[in-house]
Amino acid sequence: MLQAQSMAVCGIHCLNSISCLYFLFNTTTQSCHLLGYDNGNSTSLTLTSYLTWDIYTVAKCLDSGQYLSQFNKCIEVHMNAEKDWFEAQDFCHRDGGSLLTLNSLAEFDFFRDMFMSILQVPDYVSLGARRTGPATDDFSWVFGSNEGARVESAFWKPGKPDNSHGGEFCVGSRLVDEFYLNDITCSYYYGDFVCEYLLHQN
Ligand SMILES: [Ca+2]
Repeated sequence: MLQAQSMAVCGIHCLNSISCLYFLFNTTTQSCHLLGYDNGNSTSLTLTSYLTWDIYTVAKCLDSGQYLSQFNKCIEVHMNAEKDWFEAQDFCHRDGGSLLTLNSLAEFDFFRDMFMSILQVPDYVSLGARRTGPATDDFSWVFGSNEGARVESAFWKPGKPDNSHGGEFCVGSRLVDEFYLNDITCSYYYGDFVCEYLLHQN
């Protein structure tokens, strides 16, 4: 049993433990209990004593990827992948994730800074938003805490979305646009993508 000031910190304890697959967090007592395998035997629990606890999994983060506690998600960065938007989204979806979504200005700034430092011209990044209505600017996030919410106007490159080629139903970013979003043709082969995985509350 550990003390942790938040569910996210409890998750980090689990990530740092090779045998941890799930964790329980009690928001009232801020107690953290790691669950997993110990020498091949699953951790035994007296379940009734944990009825008021929430259970979370970080299994995906244990396999690979990085846990970002400030956004409460795991990410995997794929560079030079040569996948179009649907291929990249399918890839992430296989493990229960999605293309990266940006749910706050802080998160937009974080990934903008990250990509501005690692991308090389002419790299492109597919993002987890797509057209969901008939108007030129009807774009929504497809996953995450803001699933279904409209893409914030501050994230677009000035003058975008513009549907300039017609049929621009997907969303991506380019280094030359300083990571500000553009609506794009879904079959365009963007080189890079990021999968995100939530910490699922079971
Ligand atoms: Ca466009």
